[in-house]
Amino acid sequence: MFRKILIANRGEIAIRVIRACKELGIKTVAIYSQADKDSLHKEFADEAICVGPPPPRDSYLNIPNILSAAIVTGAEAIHPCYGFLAENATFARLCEECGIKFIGPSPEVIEALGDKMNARKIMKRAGVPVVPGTEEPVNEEDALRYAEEIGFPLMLKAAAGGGGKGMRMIGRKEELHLYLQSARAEAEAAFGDGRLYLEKFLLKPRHIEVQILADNYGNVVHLGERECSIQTPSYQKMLEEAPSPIVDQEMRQKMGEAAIRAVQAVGYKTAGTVEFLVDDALSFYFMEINTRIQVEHPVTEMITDIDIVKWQILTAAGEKLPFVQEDIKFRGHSIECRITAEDPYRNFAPSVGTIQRLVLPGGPWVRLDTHLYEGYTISPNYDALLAKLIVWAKTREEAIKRMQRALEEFIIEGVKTNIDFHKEILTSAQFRDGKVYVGFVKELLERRSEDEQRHMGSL
Ligand code: MV4
Repeated sequence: MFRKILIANRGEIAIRVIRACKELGIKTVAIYSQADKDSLHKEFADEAICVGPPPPRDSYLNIPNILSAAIVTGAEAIHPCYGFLAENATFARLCEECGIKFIGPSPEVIEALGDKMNARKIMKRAGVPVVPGTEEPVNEEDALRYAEEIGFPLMLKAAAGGGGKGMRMIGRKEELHLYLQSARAEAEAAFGDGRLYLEKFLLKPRHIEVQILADNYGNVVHLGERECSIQTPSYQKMLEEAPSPIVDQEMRQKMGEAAIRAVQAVGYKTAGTVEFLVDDALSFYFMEINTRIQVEHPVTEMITDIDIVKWQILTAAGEKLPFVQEDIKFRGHSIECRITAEDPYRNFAPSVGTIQRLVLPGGPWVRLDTHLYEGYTISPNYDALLAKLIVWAKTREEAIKRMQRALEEFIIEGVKTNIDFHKEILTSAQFRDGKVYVGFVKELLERRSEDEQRHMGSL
């Protein structure tokens, strides 16, 4: 077992991992930037080392400084959490070369899955359903030929992409030329890799993902799905729930088996997430594998009673998973709201400032993962996540009610937040009926601004 782990991250997730380490009896080393000298994750850890100035590239992405911090403190492993270096194959390789365990997949697996076109190819061969599309990178000629074959609309995606960068919906033939050029330029600038591929465009899909746990000995279990369709127009998840309101036991088993096949195809040995798009016929298609612990992992923990971060650490240390698929039981319903310092009504503009007043929600079956405290100043250098509010209840209806009352209790003064917008989502008839898709938030905002305009016109 590890005696000491360095947590190469900040905010709520660094705290989440430190908590798991403490319960496992593992010593912790925090790293922090000059902007985070008053941050809670630094205080919660046994030791803390400053790794550089506020900009991420100088601190939380500064590989030499982070490795040096691990070496001087005698940390045997590094937990990267999510974001920053979590899916950086070079970092994972350098950890290995320094004799430090990177808590995540091998650099080879990170690389193989980071190339989305390559991942598609592997999954198709392994019998995992993928969106119909091209197997090789396309130029304009190939793209036209393919379009003739399967018709419009099509989705153009970057091989090195993910997260929507270099992605274009192509509605008709005339758009192909220009969109190919602009998508290629965007992908080239963002990833230094302009390769593009085509997929059939799925109309109003859902984003549903399956949590996986694997060990070094070929044991793999799935922990069920998370419904993640409530996303901002720039593909940031806002609200997640488990189980998905549209997945029944039979579909769960099918998706779970596909997810297990997907990770087995690459020899995956740790915690991971297999993302699917689901169409209105409830067919599911592989999208990508995330090789990290995810922001929304708590909803799965709440319905399975399994501490995913602990098992991620334990399997990295060479422990065997003590449970098999039949041991995994799903109980009740969990919802997570991501509370961010953003203004949903102003294009999700980030808000910075000092927390003047903070009242935290609580009570039965309410979990709050946060690094906030009164007097804390939010830095413009990092993402806008302030807190994850998670509830559990026996049924979805009760979970919605519980989340509504917890949101009512939550008071954050000093920065703008999306708390009121979460309340709007939870009261919308469409959400309550579980009839959501990836464009839900955009639609809700558009409906709202139409209502506003109608109201103004009638004055
Ligand atoms: C799609 C799609 C429809 N058809 N692919 C957006 C980000 C990237 N991860 C994949 N995305 C999509 N790919 C095909 N063939 C619709 C989306 C999409 C989306 C996916 C997941 C979550 C939110 C989304 C919002 C808009 C579009």
